[in-house]
Amino acid sequence: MPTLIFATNNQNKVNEIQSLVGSDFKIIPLKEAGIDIDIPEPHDTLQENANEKAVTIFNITNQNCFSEDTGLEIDALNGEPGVKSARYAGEGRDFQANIDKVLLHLDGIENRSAQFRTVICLLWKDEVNGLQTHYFEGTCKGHIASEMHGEKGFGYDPIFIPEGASKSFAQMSMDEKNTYSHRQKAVTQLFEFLRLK
Ligand code: ITT
Repeated sequence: MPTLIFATNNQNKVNEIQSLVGSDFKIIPLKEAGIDIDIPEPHDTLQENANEKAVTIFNITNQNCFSEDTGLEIDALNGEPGVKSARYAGEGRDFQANIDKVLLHLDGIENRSAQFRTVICLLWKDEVNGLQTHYFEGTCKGHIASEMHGEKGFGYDPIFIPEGASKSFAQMSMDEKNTYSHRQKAVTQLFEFLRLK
């Protein structure tokens, strides 16, 4: 089975992506690759941060790899937390504190529209074309609930209700979340691309 390093320390992302890819590819997260670093995400866009993560890991391993950066973009907050989603309430990367901050900012606001957006950066090197950088993007539109619902998933899942659903991501199984999710849409494009390689 072909393997591909996934430049992430987030096991939830690994589980969601591995379940989508099935047995076509084996995804190797940083921990499994023996790499213990917290890659900085200093940029103002998801694309630049995704690139930074993939380049950092490619430079260490010299192996094909991909990364992804995801943000929750809330219309009434001018797209925030967006690229700052992981650290919205501070460096502690505390899911609950991040959710509390979103709910506080949206208190009394009628427009709850939001979207998750994932940008994948693939660094792929082959003998014909050398090193190439490819991006794949997936979005999932929905709205922010007025309180938390459900225990599954991670991050902002308890307050995000995707369009076409009547429950939050945290009330869904991983497979059900994957039928709607931003990550699934980006990952599907990535693996369609890789299958043609
Ligand atoms: P890596 O950089 O190691 O991949 P991370 O957790 O730091 O992992 P991001 O910077 O992409 O990843 O994450 C932004 C934050 O957005 C993340 O910490 C979660 O709180 C949230 N998030 C990302 N994807 C999500 C999803 O599918 N559902 C709910 N929240 C999500």
